[in-house]
Amino acid sequence: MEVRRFKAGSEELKNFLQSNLEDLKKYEAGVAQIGQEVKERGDQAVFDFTLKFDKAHITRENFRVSPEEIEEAYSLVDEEYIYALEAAIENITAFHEKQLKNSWWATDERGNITGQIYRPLERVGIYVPGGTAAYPSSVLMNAIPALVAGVKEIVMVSPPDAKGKMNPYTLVAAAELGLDEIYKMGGAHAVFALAWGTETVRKVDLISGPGNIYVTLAKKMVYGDVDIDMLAGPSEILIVADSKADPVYLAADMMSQAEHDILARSILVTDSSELIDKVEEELKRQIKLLSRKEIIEKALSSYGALILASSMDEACEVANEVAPEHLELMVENPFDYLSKIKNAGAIFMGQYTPEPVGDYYAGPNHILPTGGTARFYSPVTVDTFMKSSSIIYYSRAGIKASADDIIKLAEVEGLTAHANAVRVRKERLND
Ligand code: HSO
Ligand code: ZN
Repeated sequence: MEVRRFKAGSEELKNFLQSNLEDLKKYEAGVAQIGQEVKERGDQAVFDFTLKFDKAHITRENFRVSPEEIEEAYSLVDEEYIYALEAAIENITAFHEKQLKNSWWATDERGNITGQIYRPLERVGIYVPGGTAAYPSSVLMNAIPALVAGVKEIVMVSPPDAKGKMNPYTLVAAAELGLDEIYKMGGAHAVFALAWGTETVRKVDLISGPGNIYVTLAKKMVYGDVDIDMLAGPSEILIVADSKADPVYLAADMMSQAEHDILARSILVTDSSELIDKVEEELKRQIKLLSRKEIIEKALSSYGALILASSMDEACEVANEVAPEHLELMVENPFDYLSKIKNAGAIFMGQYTPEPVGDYYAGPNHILPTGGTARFYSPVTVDTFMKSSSIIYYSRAGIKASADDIIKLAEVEGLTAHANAVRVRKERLND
């Protein structure tokens, strides 16, 4: 396995970082067709696509997960899993509770009142991938912020296996959070069913959760009819390491991200060329020990990079340019670096904080902006599942004092009826 080497600031690196991962356009027509079918034929279209893509025979009778199936799922998972899950739920809940925004009011000397009322969305849909990407941790990362926000109705969807069963770990994670409206469907058709509704599935206000390219495209197509969390692409990690960093840890961390997807990006940036040599050796040694070596090998040889910077400041510049989903600061004093990092979804600080600490457990959300969008997007938060209404109350004294300003602003826009709505009030207030 060869991982490409680059020099920071080189033309080659620029081209490598700009390489377009996947041309979404070529899948668009197929996904739109799936949407059309779901719109026209509702449940039956969903069942047909489930048979086609998941090889599962689903009908109205077994579409929604039953209490017996939840019980069965509990019998299939071990106790240690439940304990670990409970600890993760506690940490993730505590972290997200800190994000809850309070409604607020402001008053002025004339008795005018303005404010914002925050409310949870009514009904949200959580998409959980199936197959080899069945991540119970994503159930927690989607549902916990929604629960903390106060969302009353959370519906979860995930594709069934060929026997018509959902992953038991996913089901138990949902049950631990009290979710009970769960449908066996995945793929683009599930997104359309959630967005537009079918005979069985009532439509939702927001769809969140990562998925493959078809799911992502479907989310893009329904955006506007419903809200979405974000458009997630393949996962990435960028590690900024100084010469003291342990190559064993660095190689392990690069591969932990690479195992997600053959399109995943794992990048190391350091000012030490000896470290790059050692990491390369470690990658070759450790990959033999890992079960997902084929995926890791493909990802690392196409999208992996070992980048030599002339200084640690330049290494931070590369990080900012890439704006990675995950950034590890594997340096002696990670807190000294924070002010230099402008763009990153989540920042993992120091040698004892490998990415899985955040993927599963510490509390912050693992649904993060990918593909350089950390330049302007943020992780999923409680806010994702809330909306606000602005409140405006003007008193008699308030409108009297400000009427002329408002009339002027309306007249400048040529909107005389706007001006008039204020003037008719002002005229009465003169006496
Ligand atoms: N690294 C993934 C999240 C995840 N990892 C789930 C393991 N399970 C994207 O942030
Ligand atoms: Zn991960």
